[in-house]
Amino acid sequence: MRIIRYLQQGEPILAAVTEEQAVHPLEQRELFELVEKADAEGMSVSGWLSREIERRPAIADRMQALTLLAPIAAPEVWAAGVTYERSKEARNYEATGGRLDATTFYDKVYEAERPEIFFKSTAARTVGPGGTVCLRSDSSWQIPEPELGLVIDRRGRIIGYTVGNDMSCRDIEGENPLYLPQAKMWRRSCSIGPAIRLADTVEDPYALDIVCRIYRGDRLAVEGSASTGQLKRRFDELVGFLLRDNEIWDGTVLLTGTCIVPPNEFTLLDGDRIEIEISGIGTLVNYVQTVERVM
Ligand code: DO4
Ligand code: MG
Repeated sequence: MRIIRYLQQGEPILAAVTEEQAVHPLEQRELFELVEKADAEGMSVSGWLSREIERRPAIADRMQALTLLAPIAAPEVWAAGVTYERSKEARNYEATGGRLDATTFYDKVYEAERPEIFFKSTAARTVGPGGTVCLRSDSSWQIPEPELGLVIDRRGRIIGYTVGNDMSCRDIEGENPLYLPQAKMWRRSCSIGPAIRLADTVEDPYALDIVCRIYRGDRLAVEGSASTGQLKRRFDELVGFLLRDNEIWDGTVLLTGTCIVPPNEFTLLDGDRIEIEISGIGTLVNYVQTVERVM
């Protein structure tokens, strides 16, 4: 069972999408209203919804035909880093100019007990499916980072999984790690969607396939794939560090790190189309524009 939000005559509608792809509009406005109802009745969210959709007829349209919104207005998006071997290699390349024999703080954080966790985005900087992500004007080496996103409640319970894009500037980060917030956070530098797959309907979240495709015009410029099985950390470990002496809110998204990095000579350009697909969740499609074109 998945949760989406879409626009109907200018109004956001919350809906459940069944395994058979039927879209059932719901009375509630956002995911956490459902979670509260399910909790109050001591039911799983998917169990509660399976009962509810019997009273809420499906619409004729499939999800692909709808004007989708981000499935949740996440008050904050946080991100973990260097959680996959591939990410560690890519950061080492940026930081050392290709001298891969050096030991860096990326090697250290990959092995350390404490993971890298950073603040990534707010609802206003986060776009949804079909939205435009921006390129920074002061970077010439920018990439999407396809990541599994955990949708969590204020106590850190994982309610669902979504697809995320942690847009990143490799040159800014590589120049100096203290520039990380600027390499990660600017106008429309984060995207989530197209759906939230309820956690209680995922058999094994460490066996999800992630595929990233970047199109330049009609040409497939980059394609890469990986699996969440390659993740070095456990999700509850990442959530545990995020919550340590911290306050978060229902609907916070924690991106779990990238396992796909485009070739080193690649940088995103205005007009590119990014597709990130995670099995059982869906394909997040975004268009790339320079920040000047968007403002
Ligand atoms: O260390 C910088 C960021 C790492 C990151 O975003 C990732 O591994 O996905
Ligand atoms: Mg990342």
